[in-house]
Amino acid sequence: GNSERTFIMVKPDGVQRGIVGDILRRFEQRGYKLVGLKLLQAPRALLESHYEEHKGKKFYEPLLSYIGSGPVVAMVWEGLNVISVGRKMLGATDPAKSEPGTIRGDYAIVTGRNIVHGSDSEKAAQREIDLWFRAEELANWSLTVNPWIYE
Ligand code: YYY
Ligand code: MG
Repeated sequence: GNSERTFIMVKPDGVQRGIVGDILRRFEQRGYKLVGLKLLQAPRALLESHYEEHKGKKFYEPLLSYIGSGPVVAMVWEGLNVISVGRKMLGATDPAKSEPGTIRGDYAIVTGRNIVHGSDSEKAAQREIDLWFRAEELANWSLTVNPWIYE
């Protein structure tokens, strides 16, 4: 709850399909504050750590190979309840169950090409932000329209 930060990542399929701008726009337009943003091709060790909870599962190797296959856009967004609201904006893990209007519900068909990642808890968000960004890569700034977004 409250003002918090989440880690959102456009996966290589989202980059290839030209959806980076739309995903940025959705979070910007909602009123969240962008505090970190970069494009990188993730090394295997980073992905092993990022997806450590899934190690040993059937989809683990295909997942690491997919996410490592091209550049991703890593971002950190800040705002009230951004972790849970961000997950809603992404839609369900399986795009077949994602509502239209969500990112996955608008752009994806199968779980193994579901366009975006978003942290699922405060603990995961902190861990993922620390994993993908150095402290100096996160900007300290205030969104001057905040009084028009929050009461
Ligand atoms: O957090 P979220 O990305 O929505 O789902 P997770 O259950 O953490 O799985 C991470 C990632 O793994 C998912 O976005 C796609 C892939 N995956 C898969 O390919 N097949 C599955 N049965 C489950 C997950
Ligand atoms: Mg997850």
